[in-house]
Amino acid sequence: MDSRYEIQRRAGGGSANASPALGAQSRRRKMPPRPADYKLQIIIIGSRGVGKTSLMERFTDDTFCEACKSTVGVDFKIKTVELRGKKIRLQIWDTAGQERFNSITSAYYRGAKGIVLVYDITKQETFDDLPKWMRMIDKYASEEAELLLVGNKLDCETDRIITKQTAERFTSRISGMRFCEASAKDNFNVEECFLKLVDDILAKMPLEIPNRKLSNSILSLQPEPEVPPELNPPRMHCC
Ligand SMILES: Nc1nc2c(ncn2[C@@H]2O[C@H](COP(=O)(O)OP(=O)(O)O)[C@@H](O)[C@H]2O)c(=O)[nH]1
Ligand SMILES: [Mg+2]
Repeated sequence: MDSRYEIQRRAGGGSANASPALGAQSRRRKMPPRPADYKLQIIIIGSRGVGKTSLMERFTDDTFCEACKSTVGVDFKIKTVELRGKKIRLQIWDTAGQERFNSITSAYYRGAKGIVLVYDITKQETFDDLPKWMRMIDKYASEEAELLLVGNKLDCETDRIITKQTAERFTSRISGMRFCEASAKDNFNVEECFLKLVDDILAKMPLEIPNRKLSNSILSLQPEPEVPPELNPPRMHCC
């Protein structure tokens, strides 16, 4: 192929010699993407090693890392999804599970519209830690936040310690909390769990409000400052 032709194409089809079809194509490429109708924050919490980072990376990038580094403080990823005819830009905050990071991670609870609480179905202690995480939610999260409990590492069925019934019993005591099991490793049920949570959030939002009005009601993407505990009375009771 003539190399001059290649240069013309890269220049954007502005030359008089460029075909009308090519011009139309480059014009199409320049169209900015449709802006998101909603911007939502979701936070992932739970004890260390349960697979919080793995679930986030599976959902946002469809990748899995066997030997990932432990999360330090807070990390985040963006993913845009379409649900109920709306384009939603999700900002997913992945937190470190160790207590020493609680003062950092707690600042991210308040802005979250959805909270994903994760345990490992093969590790009793990660399930026993759930009431501790619920206390963090009661203390720092918005009362309106949708809650999802995820039992991760479903691919390790033979090492399972926490039965589905035990986890369902736990969730049934917490108003509005959803429950699902997933495997970040095998990519089982991950997208479904996240999308269900987003759908629950959308179900509570006034979708008929025009975009311009919404810009005032959508959440800021910046983490909110820490909320004094006395401003956030506990909203639910678990074991
Ligand atoms: N078998 C299995 N291992 C997983 C799964 N999800 C995460 N892991 C592994 O569990 C370890 C901790 O995962 P990580 O995502 O860093 O946990 P985090 O500390 O909660 O963020 C890593 O070695 C992961 O490869 C899963 O679904 N199945
Ligand atoms: Mg992590």
